[in-house]
Amino acid sequence: MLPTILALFLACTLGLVSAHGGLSNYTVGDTWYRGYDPSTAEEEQVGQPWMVQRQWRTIDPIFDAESKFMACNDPGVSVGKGYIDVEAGEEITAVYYYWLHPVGPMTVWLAFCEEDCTTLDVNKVGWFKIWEAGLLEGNLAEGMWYQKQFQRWDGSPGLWPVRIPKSLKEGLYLIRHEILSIHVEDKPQFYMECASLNVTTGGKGMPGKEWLKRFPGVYKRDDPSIKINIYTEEAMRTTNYTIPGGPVWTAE
Ligand SMILES: *[C@@H]1O[C@H](CO)[C@@H](O)[C@H](O)[C@H]1NC(C)=O
Ligand SMILES: *[C@@H]1O[C@H](CO)[C@@H](O)[C@H](O)[C@H]1NC(C)=O
Ligand SMILES: *[C@@H]1O[C@H](CO)[C@@H](O)[C@H](O)[C@H]1NC(C)=O
Ligand SMILES: [Cu+2]
Repeated sequence: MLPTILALFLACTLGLVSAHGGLSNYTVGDTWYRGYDPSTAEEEQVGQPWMVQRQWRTIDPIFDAESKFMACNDPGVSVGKGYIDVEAGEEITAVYYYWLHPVGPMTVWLAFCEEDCTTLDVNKVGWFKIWEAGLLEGNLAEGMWYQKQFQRWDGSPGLWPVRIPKSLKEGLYLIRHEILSIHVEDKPQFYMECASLNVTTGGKGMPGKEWLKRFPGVYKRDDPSIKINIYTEEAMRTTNYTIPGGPVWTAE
């Protein structure tokens, strides 16, 4: 093992709890939207009119790719009536305080809420992927991942900007940001948070049934991109990584 890999490996397996994290805020233009904060008292957040994000209890990951909490974390329930206003074609930026994991794909998904995002059953709705990034160059173990560029060791927040498809039909959606970290051998870590979106001034685009996926359901525990050991000779030679969950919806 090379020293850099060894260091990462140790940092992540010796239980540096602070190495975990999550999505704290969203910004659209100059407007900030506060998310749920697991380290702040629940009573101060639950039921607040401004709360846009579904509740997540801890900064710990979900380890089981087939867990019901894969949809919107644990417990993933709605605790507020807020919506993030965004126009189709506009960028929404997810803000993470302290993101320290370097390896694995990052994806963004939407689900159509019909009338109300707060009553949506996140395990029954159809999700479609609108954005993804994985291995940018090099090999699985030492290459440059989007997640590695996103991570911050200096304490400044990680910023993850994503454009809402310009042709997307206006309406209410849940947005789901997922980071899959695969720095521990055969023990994937999933970090996801969901928030309510009000997409205004959109187009006519809506994905057909073939694009819609369920959480759980879309990922399998034994998917070679999920149950993976990047510290092997073979991984050192592998320069492709298939991002799980199928292709990104290409709106017409
Ligand atoms: C961002 O999120 C943090 C943690 O939840 C919160 O304390 C802070 O007030 C938020 N900032 C803004 C500008 O909303
Ligand atoms: C969504 O935005 C539209 C247009 O601004 C507004 O009329 C509607 O009330 C908003 N819906 C919610 C749930 O915020
Ligand atoms: C790389 O591509 C090969 C051939 O398509 C595929 O079998 C393999 O699973 C891919 N590796 C990863 C890590 O996605
Ligand atoms: Cu972690």
